[in-house]
Amino acid sequence: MTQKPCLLIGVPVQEGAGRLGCDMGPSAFRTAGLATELQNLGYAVEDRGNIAPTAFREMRHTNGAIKALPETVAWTEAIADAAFKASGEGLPIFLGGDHSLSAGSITGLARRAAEDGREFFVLWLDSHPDFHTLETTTSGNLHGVPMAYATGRQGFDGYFPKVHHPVKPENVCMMGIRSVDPAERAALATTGITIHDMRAIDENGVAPLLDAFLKRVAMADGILHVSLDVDFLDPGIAPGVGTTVPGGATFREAHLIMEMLHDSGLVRSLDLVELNPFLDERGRTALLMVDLASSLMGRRVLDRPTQSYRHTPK
Ligand code: 6HN
Ligand code: MN
Ligand code: MN
Ligand code: MN
Repeated sequence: MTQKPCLLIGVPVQEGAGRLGCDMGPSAFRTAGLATELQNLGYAVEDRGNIAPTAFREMRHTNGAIKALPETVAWTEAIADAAFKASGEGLPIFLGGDHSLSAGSITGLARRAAEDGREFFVLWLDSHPDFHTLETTTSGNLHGVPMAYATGRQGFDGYFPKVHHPVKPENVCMMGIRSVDPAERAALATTGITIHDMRAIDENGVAPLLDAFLKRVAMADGILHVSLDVDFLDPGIAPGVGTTVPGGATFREAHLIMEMLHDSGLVRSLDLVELNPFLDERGRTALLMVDLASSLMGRRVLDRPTQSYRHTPK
């Protein structure tokens, strides 16, 4: 994958979610042994501790439903800055924190890719597309907006930092989608985002769907960011999240995705988001997320790569 060190960046943001508790996520990932798992795979690991938001500025939006706008903007600024810096030094793994984290991580990483002259792709593993703008969100929970923001949709100007390097919608692949609000559905109909909902996974299996996307990334000589929301997984195996949606990815579907991602050699950064340790059961969701991160970083059953979906990294 890369010889660069794994950089663990804790992001205890919780203001984007509808319920409290995601601020404990970074601690739970550490307690579940993420650093040791990565070291056992042969990586140098630097835990950079937790980052903090920039100073809050008063702001008000005409959509009265919106919650914690100044806080989320301040977090986005700090996270984008940290992502840009870290991506020049290693393989950043963002320990969330709710999914508003990705407004910062993705825009910071996209800026790095643009400055390095690399085509930037995102694999979005979530039951939700998180494709609201500030105008369309009805819950007002801003973990519902990061993908709209990062792809440069209108509706954030004057509030969130300007997006200088929007991610091309054609470079985004979403998998696991099964909860979409009406405004998101309408907006997604007119973007080039590839969306594999749970029905597509049921009918095809994850392997051919992901393989087609990884081939596109490889053909473009691109680099890939992975954003993994706990609620991508079925709540039966991953209860530690505020927004459980039935009918999610199974243990093996999730691991197969991670194993294929590793073998592709294309992944340069990872978000682990929406873990709410307050809702977890004896750490099982935290442990599963760490287990999946280990698969993504190269843990395998046999001492050989999976042959069928192998790509040659450039
Ligand atoms: N997440 N679409 C719903 C909302 O409130 O806007 C759910 C958002 C979930 C956010 O998955 O990170
Ligand atoms: Mn999400
Ligand atoms: Mn630039
Ligand atoms: Mn979600």
